[in-house]
Amino acid sequence: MKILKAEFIRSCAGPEQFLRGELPEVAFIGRSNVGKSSLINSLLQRKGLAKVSRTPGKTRLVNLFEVTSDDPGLARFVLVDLPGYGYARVSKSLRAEWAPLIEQYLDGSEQLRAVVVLVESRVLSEQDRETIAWLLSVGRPPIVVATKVDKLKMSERISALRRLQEGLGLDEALIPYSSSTGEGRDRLWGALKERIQT
Ligand SMILES: Nc1nc2c(ncn2[C@@H]2O[C@H](COP(=O)(O)OP(=O)(O)OP(=O)(O)O)[C@@H](O)[C@H]2O)c(=O)[nH]1
Ligand SMILES: [Mg+2]
Repeated sequence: MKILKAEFIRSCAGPEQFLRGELPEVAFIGRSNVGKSSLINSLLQRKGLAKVSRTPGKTRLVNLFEVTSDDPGLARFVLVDLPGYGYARVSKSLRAEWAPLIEQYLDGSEQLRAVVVLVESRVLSEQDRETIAWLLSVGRPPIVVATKVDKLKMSERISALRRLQEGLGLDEALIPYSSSTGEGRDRLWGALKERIQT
């Protein structure tokens, strides 16, 4: 899969700024610092497209990117970078502002074909479990990706991923991903393609 074009469209602070176009949309969501920006850059092979930060909780807007690839099954689509949830140090009022924004997007988008939930390989979080359960309940079964899998030792990898999958209540296998090594990239593209085509 070669990315021919990946362009930032805009950041949305409210639903009036969401797209109303024809292109299929794929949304990425996860707890702050889970490695979402890194994964988007690795997926699109563009180093500085999504901002990677050491200060969690920086992305508070819905960021839209238009992507063109050489794969006929995924020729043009919109990648939607949703704000990170659950960062405690951000004030309550700010969090109260952006949780509805995420819900408005996920509830309202007609072009949304897939939601990718990012969870950290070594962390089983109640918030991740709730997000996944909520997506299932609104009829949007997510693709779940376990990030930073390079941080797992080979000896703990299988049991850690199995524990995570069971803890999150998933029937389907999660996709192990590392933005550092590129592991999981092809598998995630495959999963996205399946959703966009059907
Ligand atoms: N070892 C390793 N570190 C990673 C990986 N992905 C991200 N990181 C590190 O994790 C930290 C957070 O990465 P980001 O990609 O900014 O995470 P984010 O989810 O976009 O964070 P916010 O936008 O701040 O919520 C950075 O220090 C990254 O370098 C990975 O695959 N492996
Ligand atoms: Mg980010």
